[in-house]
Parts: sequence; structure tokens; C-alpha cells
Amino acid sequence: MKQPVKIAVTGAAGQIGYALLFRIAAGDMLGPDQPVDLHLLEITPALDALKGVVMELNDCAFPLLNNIVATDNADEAFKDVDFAYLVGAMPRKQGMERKDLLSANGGIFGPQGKAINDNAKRDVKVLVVGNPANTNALIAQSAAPDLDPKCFTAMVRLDHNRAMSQLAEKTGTHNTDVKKVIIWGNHSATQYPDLHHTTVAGAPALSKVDQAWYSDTFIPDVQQRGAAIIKARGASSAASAASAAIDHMRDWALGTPEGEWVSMGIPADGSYGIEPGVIYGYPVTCKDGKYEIVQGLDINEFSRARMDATEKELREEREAVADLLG
Ligand code: NAX
Repeated sequence: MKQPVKIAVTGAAGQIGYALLFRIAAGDMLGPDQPVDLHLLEITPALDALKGVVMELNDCAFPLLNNIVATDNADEAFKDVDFAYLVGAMPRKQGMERKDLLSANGGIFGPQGKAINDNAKRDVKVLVVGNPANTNALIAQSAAPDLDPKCFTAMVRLDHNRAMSQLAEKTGTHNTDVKKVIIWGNHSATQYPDLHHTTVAGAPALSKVDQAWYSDTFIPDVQQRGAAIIKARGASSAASAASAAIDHMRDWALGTPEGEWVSMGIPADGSYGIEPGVIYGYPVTCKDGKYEIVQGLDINEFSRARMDATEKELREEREAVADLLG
């Protein structure tokens, strides 16, 4: 049997945590031969609820679950971890301005970034799920000067998976027939779901749907899917968010299939004209535990305008938390 890997999950007593932990412990993330240690971080008032989650994890008698640490101490939670899911975040309260939300979350993700810097493995893979995910990831990354900035990523995979599923439904195919979707930019309503390079059963996606459906139905539906789930369910996406988080980490760790790509929010490096300083959704391939941006894609005017709009929003978010960035 392999040595256990250590996986931190923050906000572990929340609804995404409840959907995520059991799947990680069941082997959905790293496979059926990889034991895991779970390091669960919560705020002090949620420790009792977390205790209940730990009891349930134990009651599953998962063969792969080696050890559980449950704590409200970030240094302890991130000690020697190989992976960190940063899920816990400050929810938007009524009357809260976006700027207040951003700085409230800065107060969480700055210290957590520092604790990761001081305690985690040097090649730790960090995925920020808690919203506003891209800018929270930027704050955490800037608080971790000793780590490679590429260790810090934000989740746009749920948007990616939603786009695949909606395109499959429209074209009467299965989501496994859909390849090379891209989510550019921010995990927000400005994200740009790009189908210009997408194929459906080997044929260009945009030859299978009309332009009006793409621009007036598909793009807004993917952008607004989170709100539609809240309306229908009375609560925000949880199981699908957890599933996307597992997809993100699994592909990063184990690699993407030959000839395919996934979307990840990663530090911009100037590719496609997006200058460094923001965490931006890009198409990437993963191999040997590292990701690389897919280069050389043609970007037409339609795409350029939308890629720039979502970049603009990220620069504004960055501006709003400038005093928190190292
Ligand atoms: P919940 O409110 O159910 O759970 C959040 C948990 O985080 C709570 O148990 C809370 O006690 C804990 N927490 C708060 N501050 C913490 C801190 N400083 N350290 C550790 N734990 C802390 O929210 P849930 O539905 O699980 O959603 C979690 C986050 O994911 C939210 O910010 C949400 O907006 C975001 N989402 C992001 C998505 C994405 O695609 N990137 C999609 C789903 C989801 O909306």
C-alpha cells in the first residue's frame, strides 16, 4: 500500500465539505490504492458540528481513510499537507458591498495563505473554492512568498462541467462526447464560456448549434447557473461543487487525457494578453503533477471582448484588496 497523502479541507463542516469529504475518503480523488489523511479546519463555533462529521467519516469504515485531524488551528490543519481545498469563506450578508465581502475574505485567506506557506509541503496543490474564489486565491498566494505561485489555483471547473453538460443536452449527445470547453477568467457572472475550440463527437461545437443560442442562451445560462440552483434548491450548489473540486485536484495530480484539456483558475502569465497579477481561468493540460496553459488558440473579436471584460472585473477586485496583497 502507498504512503497516505495529507489533504486539508477548510470549511469542513459546511455543505460543500459534507459532500466532499466522503468522496475523497472513498478514493474518488486519487484512486482506490491511495490512502488519505484528512486535515479538517473550521472556525471555533463550528467545531461541534465538525465533530459530528468526523463521527460519520469514522462510521463509514473507509478502507482508504488513515487518519483525521479536526481543528480550528490553521498551522495544525496545513501541517505537511500535499493538497489543500480552501472551501470555508465569509458568505455575503444582506446589504454587504462587494468590496466589504472581498476584504472580509481577505481576513481569512491572507492568514490561511501564510499558514500554508509556513507548514505545507513545498509542492502543495491549493484549490480555492470559497468565493470570490479567484481573488481569494490571489490573496492566499500573495501571503505565501516561499511557495511557487503556481501552487495556488481557483475553481472554475464547476462552470466547465456545467458548460459540457448544457452543450451535451442541447446537441442530444453525452457529456463524454464534449471536449475542449474553456472557461476564461473569473468564477462570476463575467466568466466567458468559450465554445470556439470545442468539439462534440469530433465535430466543431459551433457547427452543431446556432450563434444566437450560443451567445444569448448558453453563455448567460452557464454564467447564471449558480443562481438557478439557489432558486430551485433553496441552497447553493454543494454536491456538484464538491464533484468539480475533486475533478480539478484529480486531473492536476494525475494528469489530463491525451488531446484533452480542462479549465483552471491559475496565476496569469501574459498568455492570451492577460498580464500577471490576477488568477484567471485558462485551458490547461496537466502532467506529472504540473499544469500548463494550452497555447496557440485563435481568439476572435467575440472572444477577445469577453475575455477582456472578465479580466477587467478581476483587476477591479484586485484593486479593492490592494492593501492585503504583499
Ligand atoms: P457553508 O456556509 O455551508 O460552509 C462554509 C463553512 O466554512 C462553514 O462551516 C463555516 O463555519 C466555515 N468557515 C468560515 N470561515 C472559515 C475559516 N476562516 N476557516 C475555516 N472554516 C471557515 O458554505 P458552502 O455551501 O459549503 O460554500 C462554501 C464556499 O464555496 C462559499 O464561499 C461559496 O460561495 C463557494 N462556492 C464556490 C463555487 C465555485 O465554483 N468556486 C461553487 C459553489 C459555492 O457557491
